Amino acid sequence: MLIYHNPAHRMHAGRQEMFRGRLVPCHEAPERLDHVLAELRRRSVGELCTPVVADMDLVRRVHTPRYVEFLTHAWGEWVAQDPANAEVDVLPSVWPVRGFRHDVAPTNFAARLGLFSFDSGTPITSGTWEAAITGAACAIDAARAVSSTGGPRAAMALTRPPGHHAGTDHFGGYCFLNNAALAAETLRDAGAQRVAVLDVDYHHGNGTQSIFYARSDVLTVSIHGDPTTEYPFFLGYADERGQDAGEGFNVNMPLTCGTDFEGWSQALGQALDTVRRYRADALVIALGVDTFEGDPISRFRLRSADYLQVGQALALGGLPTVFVLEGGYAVAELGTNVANVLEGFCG
Ligand code: SP5
Ligand code: ZN
Repeated sequence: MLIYHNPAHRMHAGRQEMFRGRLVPCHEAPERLDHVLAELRRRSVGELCTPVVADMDLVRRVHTPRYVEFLTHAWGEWVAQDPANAEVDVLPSVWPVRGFRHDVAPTNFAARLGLFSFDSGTPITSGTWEAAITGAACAIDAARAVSSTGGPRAAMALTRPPGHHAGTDHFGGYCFLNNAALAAETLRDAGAQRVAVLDVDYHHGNGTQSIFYARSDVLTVSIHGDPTTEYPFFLGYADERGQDAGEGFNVNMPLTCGTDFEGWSQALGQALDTVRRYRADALVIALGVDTFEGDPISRFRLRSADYLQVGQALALGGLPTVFVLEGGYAVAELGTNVANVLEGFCG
């Protein structure tokens, strides 16, 4: 397994996220990736490498050009408003909900910040763009690697910030660029007729779902905490099945809080059946390990040893596979849990 890790990830280091009226320390922190890298090195799981620069045409196909333009310059605009802003993270506080216009991008920075986001838990910092775009390069390169003749069967984009909550033109849920979607699009470009994205993060992959919602060439399947109680709340219900040409090509499997490995792995079996029936040529796994029993912001009950079995199950279909790291906030166990999935997969 070839593992593209993001050498720029540390440049995205949010100080605070808004939670219940207070600014609290960010859960999505640089040390997350340090733990995973250390564990992969310690156990010699996979071969580590770094990406080349991201294909910006591809990034502007998955995301809108005006969103990419905004993200590229957001920090610069923020600091240009007032040099003292350099000491503060950027967080949105006003959003255009139902009935407001989305076609007009106001010149006001705070207004555009709201136009291109959906929560106040996802700070933009000085190095956010550099970290996100280098992570996108990891995802694209990992997908190209498994697509190349004589390439490995599996590769991973080991990156942060994560991506599955980011839609065509919005950030949120700690995510800015949708790495899993970029991997899927790359696999399609490289000749896969049908690509399946299986999202096993605790949270619904709303960004990935929305990007491919009207398409039949990319199947999106997500197993996640029931959005009636769990973030992102406003998407991820079982009746969301895709639209137009994409009708029937989105599958949501919400599970109740407290679900343990027995219940969760049953859902995984069904999800993999769905992928098999679709006759996918390639698979993208949006790998969040915030399904872990010790995760501070999630409520499933998987144990560390269970992730070996998760990896084994994901390998059974024999498909070319791209793993993309998403969530997982029990920092001390993060390395073990991710390495267990990859070790289980590699057998
Ligand atoms: C990629 C991913 O896993 N994103 C998850 C985003 C969840 N954001 C909202 C979580 C709010 C929980 N804050 C709890 C603070 C208590 N100390
Ligand atoms: Zn998550």
